[in-house]
Amino acid sequence: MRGDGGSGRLDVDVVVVGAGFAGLYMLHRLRRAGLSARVLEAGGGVGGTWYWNRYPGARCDVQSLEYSYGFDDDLQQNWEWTERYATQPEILRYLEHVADRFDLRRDIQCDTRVVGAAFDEETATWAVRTEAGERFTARFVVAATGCLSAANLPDIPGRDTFRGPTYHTGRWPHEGVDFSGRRVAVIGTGSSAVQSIPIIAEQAAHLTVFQRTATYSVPAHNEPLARDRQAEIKARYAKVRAANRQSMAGFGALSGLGPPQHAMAEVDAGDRDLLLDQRWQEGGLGFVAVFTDTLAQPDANEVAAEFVRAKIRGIVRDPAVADLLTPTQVIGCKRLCVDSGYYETFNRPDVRLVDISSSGIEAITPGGIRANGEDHEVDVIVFATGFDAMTGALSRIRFEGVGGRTLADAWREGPKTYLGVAVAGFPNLFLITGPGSPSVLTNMVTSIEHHVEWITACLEHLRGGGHRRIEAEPEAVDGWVAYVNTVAGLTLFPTCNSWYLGANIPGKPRVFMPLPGFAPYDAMCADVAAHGYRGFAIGQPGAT
Ligand code: NA7
Repeated sequence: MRGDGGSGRLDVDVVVVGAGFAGLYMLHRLRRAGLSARVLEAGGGVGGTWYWNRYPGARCDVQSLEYSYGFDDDLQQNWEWTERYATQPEILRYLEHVADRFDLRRDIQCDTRVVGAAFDEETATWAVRTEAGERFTARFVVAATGCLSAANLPDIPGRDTFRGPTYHTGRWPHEGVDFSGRRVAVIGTGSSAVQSIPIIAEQAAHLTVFQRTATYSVPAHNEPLARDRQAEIKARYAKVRAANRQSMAGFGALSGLGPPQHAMAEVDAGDRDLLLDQRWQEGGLGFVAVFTDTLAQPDANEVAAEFVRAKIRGIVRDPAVADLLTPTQVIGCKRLCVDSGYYETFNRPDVRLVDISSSGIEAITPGGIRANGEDHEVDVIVFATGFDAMTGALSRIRFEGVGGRTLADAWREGPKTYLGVAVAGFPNLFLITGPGSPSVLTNMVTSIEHHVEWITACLEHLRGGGHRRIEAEPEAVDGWVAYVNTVAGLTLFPTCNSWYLGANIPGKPRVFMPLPGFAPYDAMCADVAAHGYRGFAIGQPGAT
């Protein structure tokens, strides 16, 4: 495709934005398909999420042997994971190994932030601009920008007046932070806070946690990964990967308990606690798989939620603190957290929980944080305040599609995609794990591999037919958006203020962004491809 059609020479066939799990595998597949590609990465190295999120205790809460590429058997057999749940440094080492093993680095340009991309209709090409003013022309752009990469730093009054250092968990300094002897504030109680709080508490002189919404967390039961256990799983790795690809969440094949078997109402009241306790003992995100309808029926959800609430009351000694830590919303509605000693940390005399659910943080002052009329003196503030999820990284790039329309404008009422991979009016642009795809409700690596392979096959199809242009049809997008809404409406997900709904970002449209269910989504994508990429317009008059 390079330099074709008298359209002026292209720099590459494909510009890929981002060098995390998605961008690295995309590059590998493009090369194997004989396409040229340049990966532009804002960070100083590869790794994406695992390059940026270096806060203390950062680790994945999908098991290492599942949260890893399955596309190359030698890779998955050779790489040895050391823990059941890998730490950030170990996952970053893994991704660096992948970059070296497949000789990817020569096509990756780090420290390069993409700020804009404009589609030229006449030539059916994209012109991609970087912050430093570089320009790349390409037939296609693949946004491998990540679902949780645009940090959310809330605009709290006085934020810039604080005298001491401040950190966001998703932008952590590479040299680490020494909290010893310091009075530390952590704002937020999502996954990043739940992982970091126990470790910060151990180091700091005093820790104050500012909680807007209490969180459900299930123990990780992390442990070293025994060599024989790892070998046993690797011996049946193909089956494990295949089972995950047929599952709702893209992981779970390693669970000894398997997928849920019964709706809550089908289980005798006396047996429910037994099932819940088994899931609790196993630990991790699979907890909500205790009943088939945990995330669909309020009564079933309440049984699971009440079990966790009782655990919190059992762990936290001060009943008033336990009360504040006890969530009231639906369990799993906000992303479930997985912890190692989170609730226990609030039994420490040097840790204080401040409830800001009614009035938020009033102000950040030079000496600390004011909430509920009280000044909390601290030396360091950690913002564990999450991300502008799913659309944030895309909307920070000025994509200009057909007629110069920007993506921000096209998505003013919320993201609208076809299959979560394509947008009407933005030809030749592909999203990996975009809004409208299962993405964040799944093991991200399963979803990424699926999208990368689907996009590669699509590009090969276009090349085979001599086509230079592909675009999602507006009717297909409308149908897909309606479908995602219908599926989400069958669940309890829309019932709380989660980042899945954009509710954590002031002014963001309230739209449920991911599609629940990896299976049957993957089969639907395969069906679209099998029917000549139904719902896509391929080619155009005068420029196939
Ligand atoms: P999350 O899960 O979005 O958590 C952010 C936390 O910060 C959450 O407790 C928020 O409370 C809180 N928050 C956000 N804005 C504010 C303001 N303005 N004031 C006070 N508190 C605030 O982000 P994480 O980084 O922990 O995890 C992101 C994902 O990474 C996670 O879900 C996994 O998929 C991995 P809220 O609940 O909105 O009331």
